[in-house]
Amino acid sequence: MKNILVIGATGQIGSELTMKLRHDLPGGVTVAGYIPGSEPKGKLLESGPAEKCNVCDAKQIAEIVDKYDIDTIYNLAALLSATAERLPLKAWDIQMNGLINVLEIAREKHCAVFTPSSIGSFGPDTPRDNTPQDTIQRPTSMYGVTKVATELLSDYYHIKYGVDTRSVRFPGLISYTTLPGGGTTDYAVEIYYAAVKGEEFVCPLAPGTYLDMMYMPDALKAAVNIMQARERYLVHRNSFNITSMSFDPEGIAAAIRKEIPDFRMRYEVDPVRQSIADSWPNRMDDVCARKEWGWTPSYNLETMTHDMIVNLRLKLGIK
Ligand code: AKB
Repeated sequence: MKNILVIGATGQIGSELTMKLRHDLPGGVTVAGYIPGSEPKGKLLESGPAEKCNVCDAKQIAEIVDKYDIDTIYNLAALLSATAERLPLKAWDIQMNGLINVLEIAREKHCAVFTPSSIGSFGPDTPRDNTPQDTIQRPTSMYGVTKVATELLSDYYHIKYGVDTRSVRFPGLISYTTLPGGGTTDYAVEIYYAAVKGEEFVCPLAPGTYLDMMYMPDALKAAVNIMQARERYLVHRNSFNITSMSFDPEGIAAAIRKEIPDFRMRYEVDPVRQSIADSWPNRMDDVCARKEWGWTPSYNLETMTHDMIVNLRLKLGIK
């Protein structure tokens, strides 16, 4: 990995991954690819090149790859699960037609490609606890359908054309930097904002809804490490289960109350998000990622909660 293009560089993962790649891998360039209306700002804009890059515009991507001699593409453009249920055709267009553009360019120009998958690639027939690496994947959401197809298509380009495609199945990602939008797991970010502001949190998922979750520094570490892993140790490619914690709304609320004892939460279940969450695993087994490329998370619910609260107080100017 020397010259890298991040497509979707101003999104929840992209805004932090672009900065990490620039910091951790000096000597090359990391280009922040964005769509008009979500231009990079501040440090993201000042610390390296930025280019308009719509994943659905193959010519635009190819020009950036040529201009910067790109060897690795992080393809992060996607609509998250709840939004994809509202806009299924748009989700298909971005996730599938966008992916084909990226894979074709990678094939022609010899780039490695990372396109994230998700816990959303599983469905109601998948074993819920200790969900194995290789198991039934029959998702019932459009987001899940595109994620399974992403995994299959990425493997296909590797098998058929030798494109170096790799991926992880991200859990719900929690960060204080850039808000997610339109996901089923967004509540686990929004709850911290409410807690720090002293507001009651209205939870859209029911008690007992366990989901895999991860703090953003661990997710970034995974995205970088998998692309640097020695190829000969990889039995799997698209895509690896990774997790670092699993909790339900009561569990995260209890962790917050250890730091903010008067935190209040009530439930107003959103049927769309609840039915998506009910079709996802409680907790994945990530033994293959641990064995094949040394995956280990650094944060658990307690350490993440402390870090989130400290950093959100700073960000929001709350004592
Ligand atoms: C979502 O909730 O849609 C995403 C995901 C788990 O992939 N955060």
